[in-house]
Amino acid sequence: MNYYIFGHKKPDLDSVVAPIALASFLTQQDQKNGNTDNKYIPAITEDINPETKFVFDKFMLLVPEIVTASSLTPEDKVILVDHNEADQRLDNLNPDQICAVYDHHKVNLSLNQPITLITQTYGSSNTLIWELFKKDSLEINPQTATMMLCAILSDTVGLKSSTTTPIDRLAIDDLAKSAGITDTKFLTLEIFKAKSNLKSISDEQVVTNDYKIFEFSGKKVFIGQIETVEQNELISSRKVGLLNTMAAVKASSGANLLFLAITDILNVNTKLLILSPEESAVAVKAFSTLPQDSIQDIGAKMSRKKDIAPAIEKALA
Ligand SMILES: [Mn+2]
Repeated sequence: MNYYIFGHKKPDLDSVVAPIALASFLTQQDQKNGNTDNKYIPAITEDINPETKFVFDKFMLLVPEIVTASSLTPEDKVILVDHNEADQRLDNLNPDQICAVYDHHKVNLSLNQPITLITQTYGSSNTLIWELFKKDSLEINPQTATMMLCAILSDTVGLKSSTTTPIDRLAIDDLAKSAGITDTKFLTLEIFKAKSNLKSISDEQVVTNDYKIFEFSGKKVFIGQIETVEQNELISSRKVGLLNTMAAVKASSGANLLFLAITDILNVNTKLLILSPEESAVAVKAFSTLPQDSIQDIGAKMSRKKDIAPAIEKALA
């Protein structure tokens, strides 16, 4: 049996690494049990972002292949990591092929078949997979440890995100040892810089490189986020272009509301770009601050999943 392991659309580092790590775990687990029938194939839904490219280039790692739904056979099974909701899955994926989910996001699933469902509230899906290795006393090779370490550092914003748990810290210490990496602070800064190198990125990429579409109270809510070390520079030099792009993306995506969160990952702060009075009404209610000149400072909030999306959902309820 072939098992294809996918992260979400618009893959971030966590979503590219988790399929590789889980494939290694499941393969070793099968070997331990004497089971040789299964093949686990890590895959990505779309091309990687600059941050992922930086990490894979730096450590000379192999990026998984892009796999489309049309290239799967009806017999193939699919495992989802780092996501579960339909909107975030590979386009045209037949939900009947999903056999397992390993995730750290809110669960919103409706399937026709029983599945393996493993979720945790950790800061990274790679932390969850690290824990599986540890529980079964299986080995994480140095290459996999390196990419998992980078993914956790990225997903937890260098352990500063509100989503960070003590297990994430344990995982980072352990993986750094396996990877032979002593200076995780320096590595974090390098990853941040790669993530936030905005010069070569168009306004459209700023708005759409990392977005999720949520369904809140019957409304389609697009929340884009850019994590950067140049928040003020980005806003002051490109606000007008970004707002125009946001209007175009809102129209083409059919979203009822569209927000762009510009997150300063060094100073732990997010500013929302506010497109219209519709978004403003919701954001003011959600964050209790006022926008000025289309910018709303929402303070020390960095996690879309934990800090931003739930507040917007509540405001719309
Ligand atoms: Mn993740």
